[in-house]
Amino acid sequence: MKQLEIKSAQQAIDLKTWALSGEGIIESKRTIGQLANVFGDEQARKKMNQDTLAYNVQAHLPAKEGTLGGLYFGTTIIQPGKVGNEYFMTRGHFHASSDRAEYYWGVKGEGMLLLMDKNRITWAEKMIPGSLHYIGADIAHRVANTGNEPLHFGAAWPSDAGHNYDEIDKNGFSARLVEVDGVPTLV
Ligand code: PAN
Ligand code: ZN
Repeated sequence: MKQLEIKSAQQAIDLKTWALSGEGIIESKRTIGQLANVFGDEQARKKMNQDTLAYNVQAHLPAKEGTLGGLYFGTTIIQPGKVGNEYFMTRGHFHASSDRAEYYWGVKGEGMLLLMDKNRITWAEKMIPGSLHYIGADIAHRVANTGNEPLHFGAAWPSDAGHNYDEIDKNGFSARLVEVDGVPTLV
C-alpha cells in the first residue's frame, strides 16, 4: 500500500446471489457420493447418482486458519433434492474452538437452519431471503434446502473457529428434517 493510494476492492459480492469473485476466493463442492452416513437412509443415498451435486461453498479466508482476530466470509449454495424423505443439507459441525460463534443469513430460496447444543437439544430456524441467524458458542449447525430451487446463504465466522466434524459424523444431530405430508418436519 502506498500513502494516499485509492484502490478498488479486491473481492466482490453479487448482491442477488451472494456469489463471491475476485482474488483468493476458494470453492469447494460436496456430491451425494461424498456424504456417506450423513443422511438417515443410506440405502437411498447409495442408489442415487453419486456425482449429484448437493452443495458448494465459496469462501474468502484472508487469514491463516487458527489466527486470532481474523474473519472468514462464505456463501453456500445447497441444491434442491432429497435422500429418501430427508432434504439435501450440509454435513454440519461444531466449531473446534467451541466458544466461537457465527452468523448465517438467507439470500435466495427456502431452507431450515438446524441447531443442536451440547446437551443434544435440537431446534430449527426457518431460513428465507433476509433472515439473519446468530449461531452462538457451542452450537452445532447445519442447513437443509426445503424448497424447489437452490438455497443460497451467507456466513461469517472467526478465523480461529475451526471445524469439528467428528462429533456429528459419529453421533449426528438428535433430530432429522424430513418431509411429512409435504411439510418440513423435525423428527
Ligand atoms: C459454513 C459451512 C458451509 C458448509 O461456511 O462450512 O456452509 O457446511 P459444512 O462445513 O457443515 O459442510 C460454516 O459454518 N463455517 O463455519
Ligand atoms: Zn460454522
